[in-house]
Amino acid sequence: MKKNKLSDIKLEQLKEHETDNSDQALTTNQGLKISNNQDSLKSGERGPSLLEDFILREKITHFDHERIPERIVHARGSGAHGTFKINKSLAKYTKAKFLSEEGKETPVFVRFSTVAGSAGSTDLARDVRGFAIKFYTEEGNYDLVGNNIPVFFIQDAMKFPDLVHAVKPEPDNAIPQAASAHDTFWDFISLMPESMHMIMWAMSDRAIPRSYRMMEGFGVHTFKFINEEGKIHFVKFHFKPKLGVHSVAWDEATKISGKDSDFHRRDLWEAIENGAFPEWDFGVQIIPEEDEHKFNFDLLDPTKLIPEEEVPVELVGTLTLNRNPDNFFAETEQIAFHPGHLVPGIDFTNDPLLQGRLFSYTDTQLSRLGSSNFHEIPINRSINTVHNNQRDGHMRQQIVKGKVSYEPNSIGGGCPFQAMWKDGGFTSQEERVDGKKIRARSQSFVDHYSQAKLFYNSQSEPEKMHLQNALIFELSKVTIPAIREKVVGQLAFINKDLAALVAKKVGVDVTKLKQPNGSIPADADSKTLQSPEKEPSTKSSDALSMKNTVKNTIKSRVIGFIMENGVNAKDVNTLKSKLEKEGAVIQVIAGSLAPVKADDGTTFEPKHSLTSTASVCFDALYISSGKKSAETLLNEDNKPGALLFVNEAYKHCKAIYFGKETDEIYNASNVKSKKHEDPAIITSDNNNSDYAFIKAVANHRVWELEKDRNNPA
Ligand code: HDE
Repeated sequence: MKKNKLSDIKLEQLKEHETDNSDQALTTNQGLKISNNQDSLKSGERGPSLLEDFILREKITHFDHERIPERIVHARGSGAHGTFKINKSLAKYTKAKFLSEEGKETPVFVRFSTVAGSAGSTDLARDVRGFAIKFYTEEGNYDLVGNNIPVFFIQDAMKFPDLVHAVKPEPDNAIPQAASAHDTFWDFISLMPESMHMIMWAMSDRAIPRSYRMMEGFGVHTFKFINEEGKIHFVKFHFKPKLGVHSVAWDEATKISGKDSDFHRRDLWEAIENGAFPEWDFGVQIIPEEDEHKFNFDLLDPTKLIPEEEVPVELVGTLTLNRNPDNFFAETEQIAFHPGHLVPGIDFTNDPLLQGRLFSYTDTQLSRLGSSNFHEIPINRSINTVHNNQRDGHMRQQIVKGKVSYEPNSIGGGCPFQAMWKDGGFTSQEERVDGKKIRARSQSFVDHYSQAKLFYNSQSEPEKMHLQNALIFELSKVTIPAIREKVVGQLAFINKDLAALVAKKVGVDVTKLKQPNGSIPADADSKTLQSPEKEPSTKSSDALSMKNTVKNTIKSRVIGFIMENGVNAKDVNTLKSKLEKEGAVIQVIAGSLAPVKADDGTTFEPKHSLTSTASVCFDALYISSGKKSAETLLNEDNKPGALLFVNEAYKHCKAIYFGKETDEIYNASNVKSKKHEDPAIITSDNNNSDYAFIKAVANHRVWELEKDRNNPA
């Protein structure tokens, strides 16, 4: 791949700090070669260690200080390098060079994360995912610190510490880790009607993605674009994954957490190592300044999205991740994002959540990275050189020459000098701010349920079922009945059937339900719980349902080939090459890790045994052709593992392909679908069965058949 100039600059900048230990002797931090790294210096062979052992002291001291504080939120994450390319100039709206020069490529580093868990927690927690991008533009770093969900729980930064305290492990016993299913979270939520829209998203399948590569990214807040003439447009940022938006089932998520808690981290790493570079279309929703008040919600309210039916998303760029970091700590851990890292042509709005973020991010880096010089860490450095009069501080790297560290000055010839707007100098957008000092919420923010309804109404039936089950799971972990009641009361404002269904499962008597305003409905059957709140302007939006996502590719899907000795080599190789041609990853699973002997004398190397992995780690299964192989898979040793594989994949609605002469496995399994009637169950007598399998894998899952398959695995 041809590298563009800006990427080269960032790469070279990072390279300056790279160290290659090959063929090098071990040294101390002072560069002294070490001759013995096994023993400390002692007074006699069995005597005490000597304080003068500066080599031991240095090694242990450094080790003692290896850990830095993890991020207060978004502690668990994974990142990668890549490029952002603008395919259609946005010069009409913004003067930001990286968005206005068609074809321009800008180096980026992206970090994905969960929010609530610690750095070592499972990737598959039910949670929002962070989607933070640092663009190393020639005009300085621009950070878009977004999420995979387009709205947020709260409307004002004042509530953020409360929200985070409520969701984090409870302070007395530090339980539970990386989970919102507990009393304090739902207590807070039950008292915060503004969180209801986000709760719908957080309880939906979006919160258990199949992969970081299969999630959308959103800037969440409304931002401002400013063009060369100073004209303003409001903008919402979108990233749409080329692989589509896909999720796993909750049952899978809990099992993956046990089998491979690094599932998303591994998936991102391996895809990039295999050259299956994750890609997103970058899109914008543009609103002229004069249309600010045209919507039936406030553009400054971060609990609202702009339905794509009202303002379409214009796709104008591509984000590609193409290089794994060399060192997790140096890059992924030390990267420091900040929504206030802006370039000319982009500005923030008065969204009160965003305004609070503008303070928080630098502040947190000071304690997390330990110095106001965190911008000098290689991953955080802008590709243009920093020139200013700031000086000193812990771990200062830059060696600024001369006597001057103030402005104005004559000794330094007035340098570094202020840049004019026309020369790329950043100027805050002029805006008339004329009001009473007031600590209150705008009336325009008082609409808490209309978009929650929009989201729920837009879900397909299986998605609705997952959302209901998520709420039931979470609320069942709430030990205080009054909290469960209050949450059900909130749900009733969104959809009475949803509320009634959840109420039944979590032991809430809807006839005694307290309304959020404290009143108890006189004749309280579920009908009277209907909300008097405003209805959404758009009733249902296709873009909000994952049912309508991209389903035309099997690129980078992991397909397990289950086989044993005697497997039909010809069938396996033919299917393997067809799937690989489409970009899928094939992994052989056998009874043990011993090479599998095929019918033609060749062998296949298993990557896993039936006991070292589980079907939840695969997108689809092929039960490889061959009578002897099928029989061996059903022998006493292998049968439980092999059937568990098939049954779980079936339960999770995955594509399963039964190769030739594997009827015995089909019959012994829980697969109830009649042959040829289920698009996810392919048998060798299907018409064009290899193609049918590819299509089924691309469809991801047959969620619509899930209800019929909840048989025990
Ligand atoms: Fe953050 N958030 N946040 N946040 N946030 C942090 O910054 C904060 C919010 C988001 O991969 C922290 O460097 C406040 C919304 C991401 O390094 C911290 C408020 C959105 C990441 C912080 C919010 C986000 C963070 C913790 C409400 C989506 C991970 C460590 C006023 C648009 C970035 C750090 C990474 C991280 C504060 C709300 C996204 C403490 C005060 C809304 C993706 O500064």
